[in-house]
Amino acid sequence: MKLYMFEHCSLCFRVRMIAALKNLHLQEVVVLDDDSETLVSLVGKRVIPILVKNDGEAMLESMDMVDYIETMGDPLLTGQARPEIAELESAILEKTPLLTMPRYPLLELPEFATVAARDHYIVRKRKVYGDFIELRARTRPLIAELMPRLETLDSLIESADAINGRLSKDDIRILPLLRSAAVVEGLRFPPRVRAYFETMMDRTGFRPLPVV
Ligand SMILES: N[C@@H](CCC(=O)N[C@@H](CS)C(=O)NCC(=O)O)C(=O)O
Repeated sequence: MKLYMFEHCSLCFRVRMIAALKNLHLQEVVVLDDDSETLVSLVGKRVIPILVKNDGEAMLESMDMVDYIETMGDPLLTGQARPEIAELESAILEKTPLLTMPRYPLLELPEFATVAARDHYIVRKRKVYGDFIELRARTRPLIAELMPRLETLDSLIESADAINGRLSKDDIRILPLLRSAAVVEGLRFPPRVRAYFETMMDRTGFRPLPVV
């Protein structure tokens, strides 16, 4: 299996996470941000992630990829998902991009390995989210808006090993978002969120992204 991905992409991390937790080999192909041709040649459009299965078929939906990988080997996601976690995923996602998007191009990530690729990302995201320097200057108030949602998550986490006590789709929803949020310098996860994040990242074997 081959995953076309960006290192900073949380949807990509869903797939990387389940493959890692199941000890399955996933060939990771990091695409330069300005390399739309590779993606278009695979599936006819620019989209990330793309999973190319061993039979050559390409998948485009990250949760379908997770379901597909879950069919391999022993079942892993045996816990029950809770609707309040999916709601919280959306609530957290309303607040994190303004903090994370302007930070990713400051990191030495492989999708930004050339100046052209980095600038390609900045130009296209700036159109959606606004000026990156202005956004970073708003870090304190933006963190303050996010914190109540992380406090709610803190109150819902049942175990540092699994949000709902046993691994479920909710872990696939939440850990990648925390990995993204953790790039924000000055953002302090509440205690249970921090314990969950550290334990789960250790289990995946992936190092957290740098903080900036
Ligand atoms: N429902 C799809 C959504 C995929 C998606 O929205 N990908 C975004 C990035 S995370 C994308 O391809 N954006 C275009 C780009 O980054 O150029 C999934 O879960 O995989």
